[in-house]
Amino acid sequence: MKARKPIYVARPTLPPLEALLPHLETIWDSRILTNMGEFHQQLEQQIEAYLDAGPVTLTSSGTVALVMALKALEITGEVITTPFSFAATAHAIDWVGCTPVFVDIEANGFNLNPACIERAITDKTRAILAVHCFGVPCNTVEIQRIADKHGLKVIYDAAHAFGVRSSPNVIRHGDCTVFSFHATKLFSTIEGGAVVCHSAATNDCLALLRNFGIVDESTIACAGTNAKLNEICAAIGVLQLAALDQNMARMKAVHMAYQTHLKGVPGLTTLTYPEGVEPNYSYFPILLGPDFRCARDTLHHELKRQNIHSRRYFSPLLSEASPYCDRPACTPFGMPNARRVADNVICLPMYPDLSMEDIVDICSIIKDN
Ligand code: T4K
Repeated sequence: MKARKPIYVARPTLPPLEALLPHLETIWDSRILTNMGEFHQQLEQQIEAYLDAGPVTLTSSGTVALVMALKALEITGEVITTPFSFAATAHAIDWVGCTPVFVDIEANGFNLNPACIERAITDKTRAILAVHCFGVPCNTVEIQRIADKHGLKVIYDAAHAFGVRSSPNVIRHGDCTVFSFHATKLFSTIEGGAVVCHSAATNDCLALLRNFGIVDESTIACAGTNAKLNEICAAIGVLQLAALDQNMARMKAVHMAYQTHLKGVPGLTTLTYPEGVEPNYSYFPILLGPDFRCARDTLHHELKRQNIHSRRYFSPLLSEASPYCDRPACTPFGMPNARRVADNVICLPMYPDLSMEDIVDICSIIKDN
């Protein structure tokens, strides 16, 4: 077996260093390093124009953006959410003193099952925090119908969904939509995030929460935090945004190559997108059924032995993680679909400059050629 350089599940894209240098010179000259400077303002406006979904509040991470959205909407009590997500989704609920109530996902997908949401509503429920998992939009129409019927707020964790286009625009749904711009994301500011929200009052609150609740030199309006994106990260974001469509086209090519090389593999299901969605192709999860040639973990370890570091996103389920598994209020229901998916999923390496040769190799290992 030839020695192979490690292939990770994600690999950050970066702007050319020579494109960043003039921006760094501007920052060095001005010595404005943070606190909503020139690049921060520029990026916020550009993202607003790009998303066409309402005002944007940039933040220092997706996690803090989730916490701020929950705070700004004054959510207390129980929040219904998915067990099939990254830890940040549930932790944000816990950090604002609410109880995450996990319910099952759809039988044929990765997103919350609206019927399970409705069944879990109690007199303590105040919000639904749904994830557009792997960039596939949730059933936003049905979730909104349930929320309206029961007087609940809706927050979408769109950490995987920046650049996803749909008609109507999925980012316009819910009370707040939250993005992550972490290094592993297709659009990245190294660390960073954002909240998109349509209510002027909530946006004012988000702006305050981001900066310690400070209004001016003599007024502190609320107990805010420090969630400001610094100028270097914002300048990188400006360059990354300009390259996003090109990077997304490369991701599409990687996605299509996987689809071609994995077509017809017994017991293996790949991700497909619903009609009317223009994906960002950020993740390539495969699901292994009983007809696949080996168990999920066997394949995961075989790939790793060959220096290919796929990930079992998202296993363990959040409902089984230490902060939540012993809290009956968090797990009142069985979650058979989430359980099956968490036991059988592998996310394959996915980044714009993943070579076709590497894709063929990865698929050969999966097929055991
Ligand atoms: N909601 C959802 C649904 C999310 O998926 C996430 C984050 C959030 C909220 C929270 O957003 P942030 O607060 O992070 O903005 C990674 C990312 O760190 C995390 O942002 C992401 N979701 C999650 C799905 O994936 P890990 O623990 O798997 O990361 P890590 O460090 O193992 O990175 C994966 C691979 O990427 C590494 O094996 C190597 C490569 N890598 C990573 C970094 C950080 C690089 O090549 N360079 C790098 O700088 O969570």
